[in-house]
Amino acid sequence: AVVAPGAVHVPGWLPVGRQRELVEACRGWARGPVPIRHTVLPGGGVMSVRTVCLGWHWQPYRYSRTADDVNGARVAEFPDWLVELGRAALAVACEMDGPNGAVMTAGAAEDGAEFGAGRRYTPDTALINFYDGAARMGMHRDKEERSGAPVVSLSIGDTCVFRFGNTETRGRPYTDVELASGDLFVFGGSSRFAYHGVPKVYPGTADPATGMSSGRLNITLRETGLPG
Ligand code: MD5
Ligand code: FE
Repeated sequence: AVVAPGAVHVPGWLPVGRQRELVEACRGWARGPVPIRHTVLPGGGVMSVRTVCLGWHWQPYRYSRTADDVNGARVAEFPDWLVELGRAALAVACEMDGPNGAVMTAGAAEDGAEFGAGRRYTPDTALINFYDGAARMGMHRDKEERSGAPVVSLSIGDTCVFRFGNTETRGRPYTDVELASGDLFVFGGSSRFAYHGVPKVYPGTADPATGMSSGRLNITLRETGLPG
């Protein structure tokens, strides 16, 4: 479903077996080299989600190779198989968006293989967020990336309410969408810099076959636009 120009929701895209593999991989990354943690914001606030990054470490509000706000270690490499998963996800979203869709006008070719000036979509950072039943994410925009490339979002575990807003304000108008395990969401075009958040998680809705017996995992793949 196209939720807004450039915002494409594909329910149940990731098969349970692949969800399980992804959960296993995330468990490994959560242990280190940079352990998963609650991000502390510059104003002293503590995010309720726990986050671990690949490729580049997001610390509010910049990307670095080392987790200076955690243990100073270099973040885990962004694996090639995750680049391929991102390309496959983008291809499906482009297909659903149609030939004049905004995901593509952001630069992706029809099959999602090409992006920008003849460049293929090559995400180089992943933010992996773990939500327990009480975790939320306030309305925000992701502006640290120096690239207009789409963001690919994968959800595993408990269902949540995802709030997709507008580019002007944190408030209305917005659209609430339920994201369930295996759902793909791609944000491109004018949706790339829209406000969004997660106001609610529904505890106990996860399918244990995915490897998540409780809580919600969200993985976003992004291009930072940063050199090497
Ligand atoms: C989540 N994550 O489910 C949410 C929503 C985040 C974040 O918001 O920044 O980690 S994934 C949706 C998302 C991510 C990045 C950009 C955009 C949407 N977007 O451009 O609308 O944990
Ligand atoms: Fe975000």
